[in-house]
This record gives sequence, structure tokens and C-alpha cells, in this order.
Amino acid sequence: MKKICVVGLGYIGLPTACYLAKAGCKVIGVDTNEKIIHTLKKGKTSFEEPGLQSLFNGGFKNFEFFLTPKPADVFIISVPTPITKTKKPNLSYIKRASRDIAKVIQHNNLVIIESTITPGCSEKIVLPILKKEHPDYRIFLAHAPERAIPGRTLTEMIENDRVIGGIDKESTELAKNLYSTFIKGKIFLTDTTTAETVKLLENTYRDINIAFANEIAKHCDKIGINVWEAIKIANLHPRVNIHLPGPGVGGHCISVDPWFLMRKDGVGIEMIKLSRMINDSMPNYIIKCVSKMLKDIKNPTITILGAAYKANVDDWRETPALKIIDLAQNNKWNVKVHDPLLKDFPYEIEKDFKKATQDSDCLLILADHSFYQTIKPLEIKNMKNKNIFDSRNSIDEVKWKEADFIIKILGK
Ligand code: SAJ
Repeated sequence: MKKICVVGLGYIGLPTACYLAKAGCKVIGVDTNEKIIHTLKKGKTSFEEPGLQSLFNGGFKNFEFFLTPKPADVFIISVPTPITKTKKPNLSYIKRASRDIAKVIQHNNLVIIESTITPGCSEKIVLPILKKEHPDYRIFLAHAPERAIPGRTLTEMIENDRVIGGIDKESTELAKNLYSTFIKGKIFLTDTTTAETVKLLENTYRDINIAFANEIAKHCDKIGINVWEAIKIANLHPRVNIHLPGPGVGGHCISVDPWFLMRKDGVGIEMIKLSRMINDSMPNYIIKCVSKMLKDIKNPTITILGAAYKANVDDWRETPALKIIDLAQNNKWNVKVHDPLLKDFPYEIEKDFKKATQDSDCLLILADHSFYQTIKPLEIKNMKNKNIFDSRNSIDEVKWKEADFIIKILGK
């Protein structure tokens, strides 16, 4: 069996490494974060994802962990590709991983990039770095962007169709053979730049669609109709699929990837930019709506329910909750944050729901974790004023009304 070196053991690298270890490959897991390596060496996964710990246990004997890449047959790069403050793609992690791999790469090795990258990055940036030390080496290189959604990563990693684009036919075939060891979905083969672009199109499509939903939500608030019902009915049309409004788009992908599609000359980007702006401004809109509810309360206390970027994940990257907390504090509101899943959040997280509602004037649902469905509104007796704003249309309104809550739902 092959020896695979997975560089970057985050939300995609670790599950991919686990599937390969389970398939019998010898896996060298690499991460520059010592804490992650230490945790993994002890047999514990470094983040929560349904089913991940047991998958990891199953292949544990095939793993070795290091801070830098070691010689292998195949290298998989799954490091972050964030954006800078000025919204430019930050490829520094990709470049660093490529440089580290170049130090140990051997003739005929295959390198696969899973990270989301800019069109042209594989051929124009990664390949020259890999070949710099050994221009005579035959190096196979392919882009195989991940498509799994956090919360369902393990299932989607196997079942989703994949796109793989190599710099040549052999690279594409070699990457396909490796992924076929654990993927059940169809694998579409193409060139690297197309594969790079496809991944960006998928997330940009979703961002634009959500921006549309957010605009309709604001419109429905104005004209007094229910956006959730309107979208549900519109989506009954066989060729319509409008996404859902919310407090803004978070996560490490959808709020970031559209910026990777922007070209220097600005051609064809108007709609992408506008959608980013609309989604990024949703926290302001949410705060405006909550302000209306609290207009008669001096120095109110609000309790944010769910600060993760979406329901049932322990991930707060790019979460709109951060901006909402900032805006609320700028308004001189007292802010409490409750989240049953988050750890290491920049603001203090109250894990005890009862303490989180103590003396609060308003509950503000941002991430509709399943936990909140278990709350019995009649049992909440310690709030100063009973207001609830739901940005996800997740609550059972009858139950909250019974408990005398004043309810406002985004777009309803
Ligand atoms: N959101 C809405 N309305 C919706 C759907 C989502 O406001 O109708 C918000 C969410 O609350 C969240 C953000 O958008 O803040 C993103 O959440 P998501 O569930 O749409 O997507 P991610 O970021 O968790 O995962 C996406 C997925 N891409 C697509 O569905 C096209 C996943 O398949 C990709 O693998 C992942 O990005 C990635 O890594 O690129």
C-alpha cells in the first residue's frame, strides 16, 4: 500500500487522512500546530465532527504524526486559504506547504491540492515551487477540491461526486485511482484550472443565492409578508432553488471563496461583490431589527443563542455573531453569549442556559443548534423582558407565545 503524507490536519485534511488510513495506507499526518499534533498522537481528534473519532480510532495504527512533511509516495495539501484584510487571496499557507514538500519530494511523486485555490494556482504557483530544487524530477500534480459540508463531512466525503483536474493525463489518473479507494460518488476528470474554477463557482453560487434570499427577507419585512413561506412556495417550482435568509454568511468557505474568483481587471465581478456586501451587512440589519424591539429599554441585555457560523457545528470562523456582538456593544448593550458547542471563542461563552438568560431583555438566535429545540419557554422565568428575535425561523412560535414572549422572526 502507498505511503501518503497529508499536510494540514484540519476540517478536511484529518477526515481525508482517516479514510486513507482506514483503507490500509500508511499515513503521515503533518500540521505546523504542535497542539494539534500532540492531541492526535494521544489518539484524540482535534475537533468535533460526527463519526470522526471512531473513524480515527479505526485507522490509528496506520498513522504517524509530524510537524513537517516526510518522504512519501503521495502528498495531499489541505491547508487553509484565507483572505487578507483587503479581501485578497492569501496563498501563504499553500506556498509554505509546497516549499516544505519540495524539501522531501522524490522523482515520480504525486501531489494533490485539496485546499481551495485561485484559478491557475496549481500550475503557476505550486508546480514551480515543487520543481525548483529538482527541475529534472517527474512530478505529478492534481487539484481535487473538497466538497464536503461541515456537520456531514464524513458522509459527504464518500458520497459526493468529485472533480479532479491534473496538470496532465497521468496526474489526473493517478489522483483518481487514489480517491477511488474511498469515494463512492462519481469522479469527473478535467484540467487543473477548470477544477480550481468549479470549486469557486459552487460556493459563489451559494453566496449569491443567499444574498438574494436576504434581500427578499428585508423586502418581506417591509411589505409584511412571510419570506420563509414565500421561498418555500417558490421552491415548489421544479426549476427554482432559493436559499434561506439568515444573520449573514459565515464559515471558512462561502464568505471567502467568492473573493478568489475576482480578477485583477475586475471583469465579471459586479454581482459577486454586491452579494458579498449584502451578506456582510446582514449583522447591521439584525441589530437594526433588535433595536426596534428594544427601543423602550435603557441599556438592554441581550443573550445571543448560537455563536457558531451555523447550526450544530463547533466552528466560529467568519461567524456573523462576531460582528453582531461588536455592533451590540457599540450600542452600549450588555451582551451574553450562549453556545452549547463552541470552545475558545473570542468572547466569554456561557454554557449554562439558565445563567445565560438571567436578567436578559432579549434572546437572539443566530445559530439554530438542535439544543435550542429542547428549551421549554415556559420554564424561562429569570428574564427582565421576554423578547426573542429568531434570525433562522427555527422556533415553535406557539410555545414561545404561550410563555408570553414577544417574538420577531427575520423576514416574517
Ligand atoms: N446560509 C444561509 N442560508 C442558506 C444556507 C447557508 O444563510 O440557505 C449560511 C450559513 O448559516 C452559514 C453560511 O451560509 O453561515 C455557509 O454555510 P453552508 O452550510 O451553506 O456552507 P459551508 O460553508 O458549511 O460549506 C460549504 C459547502 N458548499 C456548498 O454547499 C456549495 C460545502 O459543500 C463545501 O465543501 C464547503 O463550503 C467548502 O469547504 O468549500
